[in-house]
Amino acid sequence: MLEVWGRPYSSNVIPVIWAVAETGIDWQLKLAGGSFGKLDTPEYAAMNPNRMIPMIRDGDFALWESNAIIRYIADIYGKEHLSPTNQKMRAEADQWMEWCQTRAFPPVIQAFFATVRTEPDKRDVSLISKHADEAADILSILDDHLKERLFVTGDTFTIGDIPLGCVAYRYFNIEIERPSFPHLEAWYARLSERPAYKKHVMRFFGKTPEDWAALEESSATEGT
Ligand SMILES: N[C@@H](CCC(=O)N[C@@H](CS)C(=O)NCC(=O)O)C(=O)O
Repeated sequence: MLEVWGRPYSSNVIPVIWAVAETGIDWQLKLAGGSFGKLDTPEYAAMNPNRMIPMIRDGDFALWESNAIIRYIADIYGKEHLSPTNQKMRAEADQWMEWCQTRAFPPVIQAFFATVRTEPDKRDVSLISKHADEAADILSILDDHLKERLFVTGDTFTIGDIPLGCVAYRYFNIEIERPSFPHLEAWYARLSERPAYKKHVMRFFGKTPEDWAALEESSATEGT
């Protein structure tokens, strides 16, 4: 059975779990990273010398880097649309996945760390608003792109939606100022109708580091 190694609350693991869940295949979670440890063991390093999560194991094949994993899952197990067969559409999906890692993810995750992962009395309001402004600047590009499309690459859901859909959930659910993004919000609402997104991405992540730690701890029952 396909193994996903990581923590179910981890920002780079969630998109992999969502992609796997979209395919409907059987899979199991191998808890690793954070308080679950294992990354510094020789066994883990032999499978993943980068010693990070996520990683998958499919039989004796191990793969790491979330975007590479999502592409593999979609190519091997996804139905027609998840991994577009049209090469231009596939290239566009790739483009938005890379754009997510390099441009959209960083300011949103910084805003996330400055809020949810920082004690309320230690939060820096001006830093939070700097990250929120940066995130809004970048996401305005996606909002504009979605003006004439239902999903990132056109009228169907593809891997191009997956990393960005995870960033969108964080963005819309942290305590920051947000401008109105009608097209981004409509797309986020469309994603929210997908059972796999609801189950694996739209997880309450708490409002404080204590909430976060408690949720992480409780996720120990979700894997081995
Ligand atoms: N570019 C990598 C980033 C992986 C990454 O930063 N993973 C973090 C978790 S989100 C990690 O392994 N941190 C150590 C830990 O969780 O213990 C990917 O997309 O897979």
